[in-house]
Amino acid sequence: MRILGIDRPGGARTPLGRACARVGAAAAGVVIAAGLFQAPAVARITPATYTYSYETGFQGWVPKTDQNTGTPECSPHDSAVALSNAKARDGVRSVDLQAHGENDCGLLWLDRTFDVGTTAPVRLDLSLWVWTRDSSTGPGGVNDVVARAGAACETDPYQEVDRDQTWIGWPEIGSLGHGDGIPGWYQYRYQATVTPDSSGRVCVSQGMQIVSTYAFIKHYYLDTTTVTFS
Ligand SMILES: [Ca+2]
Repeated sequence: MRILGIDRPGGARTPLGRACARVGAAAAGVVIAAGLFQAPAVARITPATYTYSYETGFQGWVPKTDQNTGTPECSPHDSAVALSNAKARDGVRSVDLQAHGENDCGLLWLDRTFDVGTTAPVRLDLSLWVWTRDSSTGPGGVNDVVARAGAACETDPYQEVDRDQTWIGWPEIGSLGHGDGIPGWYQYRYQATVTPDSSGRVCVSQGMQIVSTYAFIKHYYLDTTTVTFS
């Protein structure tokens, strides 16, 4: 069974926001050039799609956890991100997200930097597949897939503990628990408009957050990542 994750069409908000701004200006009787209310123009670049199956390694993605990136927010846990040949959606290998839920806390992810050839905002469409056996109510069933995109990679993820363990700047793009726990590969997607750094680079991140308690390691397998810039 395949279920599409939650889309986050960040670009879709732009036309609505612009329309509201124009209505607001008209209602106030203020004459302002419409261009002042327009969102930053999205760069016109040739669409580029990159796919990753992790058959020969991480392919430029850098595995990280909250434990080895910046100041640890969680109590120590031995979660890890590794290559594996235990499961695969494409080929014979994938990335094993080894999530130890002993502290009900943790962030595991992969970063990769892309040269998008412009410093103007671009549209990102990220798709990834994760194998999970979690039910929506069992241990681990409330762990989430997360994603992120920005001019730079995260150097010290910050968790605001009073907001349901949410990591700041890391949108949840879907739950790892599905129904009664039907093992299989599930697709997750993240869409956003991203402003590159001054050299035209964007950092994309994909991973998961632990928001469930269980005193053992749960294995989630990540494969078939597709990154499109347009
Ligand atoms: Ca693979």
